[in-house]
Amino acid sequence: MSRIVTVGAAQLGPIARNESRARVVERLLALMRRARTRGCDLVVFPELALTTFFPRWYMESQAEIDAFFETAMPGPETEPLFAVARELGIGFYLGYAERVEEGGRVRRFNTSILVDGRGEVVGRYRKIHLPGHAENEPWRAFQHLEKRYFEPGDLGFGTWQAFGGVFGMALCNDRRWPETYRVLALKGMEMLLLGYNTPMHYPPVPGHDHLQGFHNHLCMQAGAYQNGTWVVAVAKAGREEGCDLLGQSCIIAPTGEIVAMSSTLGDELITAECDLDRTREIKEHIFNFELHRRPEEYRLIAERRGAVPPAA
Ligand code: CDV
Repeated sequence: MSRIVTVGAAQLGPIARNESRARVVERLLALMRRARTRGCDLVVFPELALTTFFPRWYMESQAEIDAFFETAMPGPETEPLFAVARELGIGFYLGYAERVEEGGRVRRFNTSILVDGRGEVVGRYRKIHLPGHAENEPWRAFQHLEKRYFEPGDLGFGTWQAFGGVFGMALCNDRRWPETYRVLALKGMEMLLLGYNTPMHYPPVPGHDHLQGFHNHLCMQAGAYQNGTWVVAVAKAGREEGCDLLGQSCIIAPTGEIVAMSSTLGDELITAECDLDRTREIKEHIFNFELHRRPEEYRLIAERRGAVPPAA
């Protein structure tokens, strides 16, 4: 059985605040159909792919906030994605804002799902590393209120058997944290799927604005190599409601090499034939975990959150 998965990274250009779900879903369906003509088994969409990146605004009305959330997946507007997955036999990863009632209370997560070529949800991930802040900070050019609008994910970092391999999911800021890749790699991950919305301007440290593209690839190429995994990372890009979002969606091999990268800030599909057996070049040699890891020396990583320097 072939271990080659042909994957499409379906970058989206900006989504306007008043753009309807139906219109966005049409854009996603066009990318899915294009991906199928290029032989893709799986297509990866960005984080919060159904709406504009709403955490950039401080909103007090819960009804206004909830308008950006999905209460069912599939719901009436997203069902065509599942129908076309079944029709074409193509899977997809989709990021969206999830509103659920669990344990007698309403909960809201920044979520992604993995859907197989039969239109079945095979995996669900709720974003663990929520960046930004919880209160209105008017000094910023725009807000980043993920800590206000979402709870930290409660499902852990999961991996799933799908498409003939082992797949992991993460969302945006997770890609900057080495712990994300390592926990998933310890669960056998061979390909990480990740969507992102990354503003080009970082208000707390604007001196790093010119490094957004560099940092994006730096952390993901390192994560791929150090864990012997493919990484498929997909942006929502371009000028969205006056906020410039990074593009440079990419597919990274387990060697850390970028094998495909987008070249626009709009809706764009890039593809690669990814041989999952290439993960063995790393997993069985330089980063052979079983042979070389020393978990007894890493306990602090799980036990301590912030750094504690030695006493002076
Ligand atoms: N959506 C994100 O998680 N964005 C963050 C920004 C705020 C730094 C990111 O890590 O790209």
